[in-house]
Amino acid sequence: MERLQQIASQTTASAQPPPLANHPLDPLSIQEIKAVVSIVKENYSGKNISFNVVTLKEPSRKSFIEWREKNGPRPPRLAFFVILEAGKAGVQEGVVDIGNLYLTGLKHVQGVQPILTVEDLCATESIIRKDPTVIEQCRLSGVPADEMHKVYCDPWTIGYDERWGNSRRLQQAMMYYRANEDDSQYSHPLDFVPIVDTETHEVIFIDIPSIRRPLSKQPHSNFYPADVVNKYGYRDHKPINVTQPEGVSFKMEGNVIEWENFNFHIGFNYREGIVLSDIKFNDHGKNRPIFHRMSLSEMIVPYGDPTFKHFRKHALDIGEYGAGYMTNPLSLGCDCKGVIHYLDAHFAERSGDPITIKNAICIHEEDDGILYKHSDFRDNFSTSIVTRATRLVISQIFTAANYEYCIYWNFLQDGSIRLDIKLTGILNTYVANKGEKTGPYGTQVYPHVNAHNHQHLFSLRIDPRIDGDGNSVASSDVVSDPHELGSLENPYGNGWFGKKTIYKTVAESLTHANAETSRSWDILNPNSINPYSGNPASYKIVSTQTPRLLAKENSIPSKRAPWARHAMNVVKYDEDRLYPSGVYVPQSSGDGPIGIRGWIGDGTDKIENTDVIVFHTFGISHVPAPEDFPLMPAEPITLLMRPRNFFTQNPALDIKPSYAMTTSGAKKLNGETDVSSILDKTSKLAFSNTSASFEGSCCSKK
Ligand code: ABN
Ligand code: CU
Repeated sequence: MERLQQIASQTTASAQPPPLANHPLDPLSIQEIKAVVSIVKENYSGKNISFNVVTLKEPSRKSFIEWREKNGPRPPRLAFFVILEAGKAGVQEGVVDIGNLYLTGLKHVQGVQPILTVEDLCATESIIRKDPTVIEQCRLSGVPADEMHKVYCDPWTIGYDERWGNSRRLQQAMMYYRANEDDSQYSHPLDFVPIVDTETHEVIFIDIPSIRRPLSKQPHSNFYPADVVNKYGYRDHKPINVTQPEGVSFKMEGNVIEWENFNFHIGFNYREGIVLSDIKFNDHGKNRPIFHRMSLSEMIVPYGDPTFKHFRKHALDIGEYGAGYMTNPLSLGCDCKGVIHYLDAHFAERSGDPITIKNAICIHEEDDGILYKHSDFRDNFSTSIVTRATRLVISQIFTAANYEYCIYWNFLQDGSIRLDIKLTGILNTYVANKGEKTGPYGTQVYPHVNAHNHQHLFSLRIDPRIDGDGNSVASSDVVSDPHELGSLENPYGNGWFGKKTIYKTVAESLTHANAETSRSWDILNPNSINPYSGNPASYKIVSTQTPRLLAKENSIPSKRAPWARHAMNVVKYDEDRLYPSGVYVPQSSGDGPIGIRGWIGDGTDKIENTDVIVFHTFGISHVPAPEDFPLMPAEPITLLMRPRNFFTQNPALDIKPSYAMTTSGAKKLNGETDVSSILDKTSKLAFSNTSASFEGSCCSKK
């Protein structure tokens, strides 16, 4: 349990406040981070502190909307910080009012451990390499003491281990060997797990399995060019380049973007990474709200091997390491192609110095195939309209030690928002003995390499504002008409319909996916009724990759990620309800009313026609296979938020078609086509000698 001790300490600093940010939701600038750090340092002068988090404390929904829409005052610019004080258990957190250079709300939170930063992770490898007990275990595994520089580790949080609870700040070191520094370590795991104290920099214990598995003598399984070229050479592959001769169709003012009819704010923090806020759609002059805020608020990757200490592998990567802290600097022409706009991310290091991740967020457009098309069969398809789609993509990629998570927030011209996540990188691996049976909990993906079954489950947090305030959430199932075949109501037995079940209470909202009823979920505004359909304006969550958490109820992963037990969890809005596994996730036991378990409570909160927060769980269950190794081809996960009864017709009819020919036009032109002004003139036939037999109506000029 978090124990809070309020410290009555307020401070002012003498320096000038940094320049005011463009927008209340902008991430902290370098100057703002410096100002916050100097105020905190001044408050703790003479004490040995290290910085863990310095981030924007966002204004509440109400104060933001009052400023944005009702001429209210601009919300104060606040920063939230977390620091560690040497020799003191727990963390100290507080808030700095940046405009007034004023520190307030200082708390000493005990019985918790803070997020692991990249600096914390990096320190662990040099600690284990020097430790005599680790050196001895390496020797027993087949790595001589003079090869300790070839020993690597992926430092994971310890999950939760009853032996230490959260009394010390711990990491478990997943051990590997690289014969050469350019080799992939994941084909050469070691079988023991040192436990390292992040603060004292010592190895406090080594978990050693009862069955020993020596280091593999196989060659490394590598994927960098020198090895691949040696083995196979590269395929013949012609480049595909993207040209946007007239530039982009989006405009940016600081972090506010306007694209097609969408407008919204792009934020970023150490934890959730990309945060999209104030998302609106300009419906022919009426700027209609859709979502107040949207982010990936948590994830869990629970592994399924019940032996040894593998149960501890259930990374809550967002709360334990931070999708922001682990984000990659992106590179032009590789991570994103075309005409790109990047935003940088700024954090504070342990010392408090600001650090910048260049090109952390990529903003660009991509061709998205066909948006809509229709041709008339009566005149041999001469009457035809085809409109190509473009999508706007806001993306980031973060590395969670072995895995990469590529996050794409796609905005579509029909008002939909599609979240795509591509999973790539490298499987977490464990060593297998010769002839060892790795099933049913794992797969041998390379000789002596056991890749354990695991799930990747994400919690999408949506703070909805569908056509304004006062929203409800419903399950939407398609069901067969209950009336019997031959009955008066359903004489031919073909009847079926969509059934909505609006959640009145939190308990009712805790629902699973149901493929049999094509279940989706509607977020709707009962106060905004579509004049044609008579149905409330809504956005439908269409999400079909929705496995259940496979760890048993009351298991440690299940207790630490209570949100993962259901595909849908809806709670009442409160500005502090951000992180469903709690604020301080590392080494949390999952006991008590932490995070969403506390917000759900006894489930009786009323959630109809009010401000709600939706936590949607989605992801995949991953049974590894050799094709996933040594580097996994990206596996896609996708979900769609679609307007339903929100507009009075296809909202994308105002996109210029690539080709349009009416019936009368086709007659007049006597077969001549009318190529519209935005036809892509760089498209051409692949094999010109076969072109005659391959003429389509759009591009062929006879
Ligand atoms: N996948 C667990 C993890 C994430 C980040 C850093 C280390 C380990
Ligand atoms: Cu996986």
